[in-house]
Amino acid sequence: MQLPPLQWYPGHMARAVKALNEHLQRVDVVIEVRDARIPASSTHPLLQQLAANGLVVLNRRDQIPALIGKQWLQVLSTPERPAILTDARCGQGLGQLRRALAQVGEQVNQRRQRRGMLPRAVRVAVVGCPNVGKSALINRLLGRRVTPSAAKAGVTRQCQWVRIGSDLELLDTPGILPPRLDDQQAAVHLAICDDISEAVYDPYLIALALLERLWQLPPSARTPPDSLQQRYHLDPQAHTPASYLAALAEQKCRGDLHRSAQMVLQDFRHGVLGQIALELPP
Ligand SMILES: Nc1nc2c(ncn2[C@@H]2O[C@H](COP(=O)(O)OP(=O)(O)OP(=O)(O)O)[C@@H](O)[C@H]2O)c(=O)[nH]1
Ligand SMILES: [Mg+2]
Repeated sequence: MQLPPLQWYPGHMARAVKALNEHLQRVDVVIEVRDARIPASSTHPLLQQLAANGLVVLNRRDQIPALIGKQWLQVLSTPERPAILTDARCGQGLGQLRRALAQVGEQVNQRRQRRGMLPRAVRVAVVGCPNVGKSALINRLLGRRVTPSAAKAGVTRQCQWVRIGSDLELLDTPGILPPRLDDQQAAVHLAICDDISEAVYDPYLIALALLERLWQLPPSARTPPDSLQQRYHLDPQAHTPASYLAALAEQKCRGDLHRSAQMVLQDFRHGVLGQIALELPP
């Protein structure tokens, strides 16, 4: 199916990239947060460049099957840039992240000590696409809500430093996308995961794209594999993605396709359809 091109580059994003470049001069390490449901699509060249010698955090590990998370870790980890799987909602994986940051802090302060300088807190920038859980991760690391975090793309609008004890300073940053989304397949995956503002797409087409993806995925990418049947009591095997949405509209939304599309998207995003890895490791 051919979708109209998806683009989203609001003013705050352009300003954020500029501000980020200024802040980066005083940063020791960059964490790039990605969405574990779509690790390939929730990144772009600028983010990869920023975190080349930093850390990759695959967040939302609770939303995909555990085995696929482990496989992604193997694919994404390099000696220069280790990867960690986290759930910023419940705090899983945060211990490992804290240890990795403490290690960076030690290295920074050893270097300072050799130059006769006093020790200081390690400075960490948390970057990534919109809505991947950057602010949630910072709140979790701190153990209280210091920066707004909500289920919507574009919540954080400005760079903001947050201090955690005497050892750690974190920079929360607005989610950024490239000025032009050349990879439209990636853009659709970002939209499915609510990582692009709803204002720029038709939810029906995006819900259809989600169902098309679910029809293609192997059972191992979904726990449980029959979550659609369980949730809607409609057998996917008897339908195409489009006829499934239409049947769902008839059954649950008085024929309103728009509402059935919204329902499927919300259910996917809230995890009601189980754990679904939309992108599999190569
Ligand atoms: N299930 C699940 N939800 C998460 C996780 N991390 C964050 N969330 C939720 O995802 C939503 C987005 O989180 P934010 O912290 O606002 O994301 P962000 O990357 O700061 O987003 P922007 O500021 O818009 O770029 C919130 O509703 C969080 O509660 C996670 O690991 N698992
Ligand atoms: Mg944020």
